[in-house]
Amino acid sequence: MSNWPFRFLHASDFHLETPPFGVDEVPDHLMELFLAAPYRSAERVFDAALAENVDFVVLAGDLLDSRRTGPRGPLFLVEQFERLAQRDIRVYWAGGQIDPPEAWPPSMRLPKNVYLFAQGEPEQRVHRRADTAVARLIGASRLPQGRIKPQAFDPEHSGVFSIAVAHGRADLESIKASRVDYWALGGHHSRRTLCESMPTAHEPGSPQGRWPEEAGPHGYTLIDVDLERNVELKPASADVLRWETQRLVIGEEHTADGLEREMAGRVESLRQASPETDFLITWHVAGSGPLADALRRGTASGELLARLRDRFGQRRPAAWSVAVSVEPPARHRAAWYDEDTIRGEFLRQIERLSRESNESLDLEGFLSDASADGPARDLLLKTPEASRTNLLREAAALGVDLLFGEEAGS
Ligand SMILES: [Mn+2]
Repeated sequence: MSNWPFRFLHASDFHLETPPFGVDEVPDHLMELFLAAPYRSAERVFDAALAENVDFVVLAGDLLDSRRTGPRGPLFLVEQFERLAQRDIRVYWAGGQIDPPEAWPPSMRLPKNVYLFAQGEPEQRVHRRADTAVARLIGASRLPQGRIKPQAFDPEHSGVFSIAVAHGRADLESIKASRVDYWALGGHHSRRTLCESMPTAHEPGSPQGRWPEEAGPHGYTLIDVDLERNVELKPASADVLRWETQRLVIGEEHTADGLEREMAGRVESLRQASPETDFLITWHVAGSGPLADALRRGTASGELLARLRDRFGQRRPAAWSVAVSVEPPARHRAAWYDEDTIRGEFLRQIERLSRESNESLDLEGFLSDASADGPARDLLLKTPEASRTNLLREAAALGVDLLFGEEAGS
């Protein structure tokens, strides 16, 4: 069946109420950018809708928590919606966890080009160009604790390209079985495509990463639909600050200068790939040898961090180093595990605990009474596999250090 070729923009999770977080120190020259990042990245999404001349915009929830933004949040959105209204671009919005329809301040009228889907049963709206149907939008705002029920989004009529708009989790098998052509989903803060085609199910993620875990570009997605209803996803970035994680492995021969040269190289390639972007870099250094040992103890990693900030963090666009973390070695010098010393006994004990992952680490005894019911206890009792390994590695490194000190080397 023939169809109009058309283009729309899919975005979600603006989270206007949440500035970036997860850093111990924001330098003065990046402060303003930090505070403005949620709004500025969202504004770039609307800029793109205008520049790309889209037929309409689909917003899949979690745009703002209006209790936490105060009037600034809704005012900003109304302003942006009005920019689109002037060009006759409609907006289809399904609320998520923080923006159910009733949370919108009643005193602030949404412009007429915006359709905010109600909660519960999905509603169907046909988008028209002149008098011809272009797409059928099937949307619902999220119910509290609700999962998406893909069966409820069945298009009333087939023929015209159908787009489901919803926020939250859904069972992928039911999505695949649905008659919807494109699932415009929201909720996941990093971009991902759950299903490539027939149907396409996509989450554009938040236009701005919020913390070190949300590394890499963030933005929105443009979707081109051709005469044969083929879908082409065009991801684009809108973030004004970009989190990056860089991991380096060092060996016996590494010098401090050599490591810094490698870091400078990484900064250079980030800048070349995206010259306008301000980066926030978390460095992970792994490996063994004298340099790794030196970085693990004392002030060396702090000094390295200060130099990196000084060299690359000051000018704009900045490459600001958030932290340098040095991973503990997976294993220490082999001979130590056999020696008849406290260190040998200690390392053999750690090794046994790493092998026998079901054995409790019995850490509760080390917690003071005051913290006995607190989050630290929960954390220790429910320590998942990856952090158990890490905990044991940290303990081994610390133990070796305390028992023999620097003269031991490794
Ligand atoms: Mn969200």
